[in-house]
Amino acid sequence: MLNKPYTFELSDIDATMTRYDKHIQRPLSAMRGQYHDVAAYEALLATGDIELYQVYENTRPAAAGELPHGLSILHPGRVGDEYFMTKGHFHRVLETGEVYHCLQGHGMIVMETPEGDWAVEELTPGRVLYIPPRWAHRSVNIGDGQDLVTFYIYPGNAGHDYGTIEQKGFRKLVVAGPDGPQIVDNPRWGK
Ligand code: S6P
Ligand code: ZN
Repeated sequence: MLNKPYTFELSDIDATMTRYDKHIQRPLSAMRGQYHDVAAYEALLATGDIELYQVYENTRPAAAGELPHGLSILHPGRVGDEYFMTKGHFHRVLETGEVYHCLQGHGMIVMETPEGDWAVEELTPGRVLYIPPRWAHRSVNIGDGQDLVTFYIYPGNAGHDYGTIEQKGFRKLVVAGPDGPQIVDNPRWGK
């Protein structure tokens, strides 16, 4: 791993990063149990295990002073009335935050703490979101036919806790309502 300063290009036009050493692709099958409309999820999966999002990352050692960073590209679409979204996670070391910078598209970032606070912030190109320590985070693509592209930076010692969200979900969902995206209670939260 390079331990000298480096630069790279980030394109907000075609959502590419010219330097990365990790590439993750998450398919619909990785989201089993997360969408509230189970029938819609199974019906869509039956038509094929489509890709929901990709992440390109410059990994760094798992040390507090390091800053892994990368590009998250979440495709548009819905499962029933629920927009395509990332799995979402707490950081394993809860006292670590993260910064998101939206480059493209239209999104909502759904967040919550173990103490029961929740928040939803909207992202459009140019907007930056600061996620403080303790806040789990999930990206939701509410854009019409456009990828949601965000650049992120987080502490190297953060780690990822996916299990808590896989089991409980987030308290709030973002669904398509008659007048656009709506934030609603997750009927399956904690169940
Ligand atoms: C990492 C950061 C993002 C997400 C990415 C995919 O801390 O929050 O890079 O990893 O948006 O989401 P997820 O929940 O599947 O990791
Ligand atoms: Zn994170």
